[in-house]
Amino acid sequence: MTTRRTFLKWTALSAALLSVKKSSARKISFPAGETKPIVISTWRHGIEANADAWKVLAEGGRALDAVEKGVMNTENDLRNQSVGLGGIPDRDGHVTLDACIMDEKGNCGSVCFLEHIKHPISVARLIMEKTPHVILVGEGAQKFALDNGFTLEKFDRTPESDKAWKEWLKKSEYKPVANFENHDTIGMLAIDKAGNISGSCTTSGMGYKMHGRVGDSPIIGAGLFVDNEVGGACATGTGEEVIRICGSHTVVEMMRAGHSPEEACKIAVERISKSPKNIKEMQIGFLAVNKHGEFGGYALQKGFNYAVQSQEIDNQLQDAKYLW
Ligand code: SD4
Repeated sequence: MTTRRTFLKWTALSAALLSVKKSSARKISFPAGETKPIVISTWRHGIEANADAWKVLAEGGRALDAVEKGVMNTENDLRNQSVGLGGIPDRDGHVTLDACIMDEKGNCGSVCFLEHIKHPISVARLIMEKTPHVILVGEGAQKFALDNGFTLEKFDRTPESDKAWKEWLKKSEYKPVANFENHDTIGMLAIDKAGNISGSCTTSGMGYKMHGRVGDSPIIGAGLFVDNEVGGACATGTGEEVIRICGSHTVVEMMRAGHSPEEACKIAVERISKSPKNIKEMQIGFLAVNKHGEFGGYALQKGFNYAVQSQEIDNQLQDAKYLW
């Protein structure tokens, strides 16, 4: 027979067990002390971007400034057909840009479907810092940029993107291609000397998308997510699949639960692999860094790489592991 005393004993015991379980699942503690700065970013173009970001970090600057400066390098390069105004247009011939940025305090800004402005990442930062909003899109975003000193770039497409588009028009077949020219959206994550984490992401989106389409890259939690207590993550590849699982947020939550950055990225990729869509020919990759400065990436298929610059690693490209 259960006496009142044994009942109380068991209740107290199970409550204690429950609280142990709860706290061990939630707890993530990182040692205090001097942090070593690091910057990581997606694809081959990450090398040049990291170099610019590192100038900021090496001088003791903020991770937020580093991730903005870094990806501006990629946006500046008109030969790049997946980031900035040199990007492949949508099916109607418009180059529309998406970007977002997030700092160590959880501030974030995003711009979607922006045309004729060279640095969407800086527009995203300005939205974060100067408006009560997180996201501005299209005409409104462009007006905001122009009102704040950005200039209108008058050309519609670079000669290379124009040529590619006209070639595409012959068949007009939309098909997201894995590892498009082996360079793609740039996502960047950095930790500064103070141990603060920030991230940025900027893209011209999937080539030949429908006019008006927005992918994962400017969506906080999908293309990018930062939690200063845990780490940061960013994504590249077919955005629809990343949005479906709130990709970068998922990666950060997996790190919070105790997984390494690579394991966390792998878990997100495995979830995507169960997509209801036909994703056999698509590429999706995640990149992550935790509060310790440990980093890792994982992709659906072969070909995803990322650039790493820290005090120990001299800006080199690393191949991500992959599922298929
Ligand atoms: C998008 N994620 O617009 C971006 C494009 C990209 O590899 O990263 N492609 O869906």
